Amino acid sequence: MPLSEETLRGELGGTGALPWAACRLLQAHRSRMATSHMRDLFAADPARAERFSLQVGDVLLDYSKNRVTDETMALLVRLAEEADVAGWRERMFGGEAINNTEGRAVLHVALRNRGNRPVMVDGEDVMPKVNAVIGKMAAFAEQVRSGARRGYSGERITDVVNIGIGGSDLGPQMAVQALAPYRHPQLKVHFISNIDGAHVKEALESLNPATTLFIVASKTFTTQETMTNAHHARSWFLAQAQDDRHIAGHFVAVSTNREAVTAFGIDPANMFEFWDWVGGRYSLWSAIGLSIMLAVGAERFDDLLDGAHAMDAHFRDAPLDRNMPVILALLGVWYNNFFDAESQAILPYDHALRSLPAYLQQADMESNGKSVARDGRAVDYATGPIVWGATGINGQHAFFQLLHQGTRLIPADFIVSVEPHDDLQDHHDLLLANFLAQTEALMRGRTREETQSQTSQFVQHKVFDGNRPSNAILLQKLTPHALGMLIALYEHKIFVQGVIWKLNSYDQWGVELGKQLARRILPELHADAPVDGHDASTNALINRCRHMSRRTAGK
Ligand code: G6Q
Repeated sequence: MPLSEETLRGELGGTGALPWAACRLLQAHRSRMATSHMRDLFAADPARAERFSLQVGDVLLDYSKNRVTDETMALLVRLAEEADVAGWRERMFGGEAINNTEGRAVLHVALRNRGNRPVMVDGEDVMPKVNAVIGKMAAFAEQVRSGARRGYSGERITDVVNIGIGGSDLGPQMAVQALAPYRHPQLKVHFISNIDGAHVKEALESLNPATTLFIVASKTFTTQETMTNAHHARSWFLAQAQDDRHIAGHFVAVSTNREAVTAFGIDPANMFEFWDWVGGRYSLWSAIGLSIMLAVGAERFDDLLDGAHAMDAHFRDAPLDRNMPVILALLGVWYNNFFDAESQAILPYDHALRSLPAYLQQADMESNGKSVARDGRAVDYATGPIVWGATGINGQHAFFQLLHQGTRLIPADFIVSVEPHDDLQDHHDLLLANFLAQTEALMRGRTREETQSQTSQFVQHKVFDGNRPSNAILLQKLTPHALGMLIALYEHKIFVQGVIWKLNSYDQWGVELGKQLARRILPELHADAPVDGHDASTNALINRCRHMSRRTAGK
């Protein structure tokens, strides 16, 4: 008979432990692993790298430089089985409303369901709608890219500006950057997200309204930052175009909110639709990806979807112990819940992937940064880690010191493509050599003996403990297909971890409070009388801002 959560908690030592029976075994195993060093594990087992590697299409994951043995992996897989990862996976793919606090299905997988297997939501197959929108996007993108669709003055569109924030910005921005080598040579894509007027000003500075196309990307079409920037862009455009009728040719919308789009003045014919079962941070595969399609073309956007679909198929069909997203997730749980690791580093060795850490930060932290389980109970174990990172090669000269010799254990994902897009092979060789050297150094460290053979001074400072975990993710080349696989890999990793931590990974109530308070404070910034409705610090800060902005305005 399965043990109750309360019984398990007692047996697992109470607070802090994950409430799954497999965790008892994992905890005991963790104690036994306390003194083992990866260096010795490699020495004892010549087949280790091969056994702890997995290839899916063009993506290779080598997870052998982790503090795991066969027993660890077997126990972790047992944990995944006990948490019913397979069942939840089916529920997600099957269109069940697994986002229980919002009563929604979670179906970004339907957006790249290239086989067109029916996906039912509330008794309706959503695939015809999905395909219709992709078709509409493709026709539109082709018109702009070919120059058939022109601006109001008859000139060709040369610049596309995506106005959006959060999920309506980070994904497309990251993907457009990642796929830079595939971009249309005469079309530049820009992104405006920040409400700070400096962003919109800077972005528009060098643009010509007559040759600029705006995409207002907002699922709700009510987001303050996006709507404020969009209104500014419209005024900027009209200051030159003069005639409201030209808006139709220069503004399109991506949204689920037809009414608000129409109220803004955008013709619904120029609206690209998506649905409430697409979460913002999982939406780059939807019409939110219009800027990506404009940049790289419909065929390559299809390749991106195909890549994600290939990872979806692997995730859905592969056994848990040979399943890349599941393995990545379990390793994360291992460090998060059994080694008290608080963060996870993402280190792309690829200039084109420089925005991947920020993208994954949102995907992961907004999904699993929660302290209430899906059933409403407060959790008393660690959930989502702090995700951070930057391009690895730059990081080596900045924060890697702490990875190597700091007091914290920071699991790190190293990502590289073996084949570069440019012809600077010597640069790429150096990049690869550093990528490989860093994971080796983190794992091996440097012993006192090795240090002493080189120098006799300050030996204790030059010893590296090593035994620091990393995953190496190798792509053949950063193609649209490979990028699709990579992103889907992380999406499913986050899903699996959410299941094990018993979370709803698809809501984001934590984002709401700040938004509400900002709405309340906004008019107070220009109030005549001093503000006193908040705590003393916030009151004083608001009043200081009132005072200082009046001084600037000369009032
Ligand atoms: C993502 C979040 C959030 C959202 C933005 C933009 O999962 O919900 O980042 O994407 O707040 O929202 P809109 O697309 O509605 O403007």
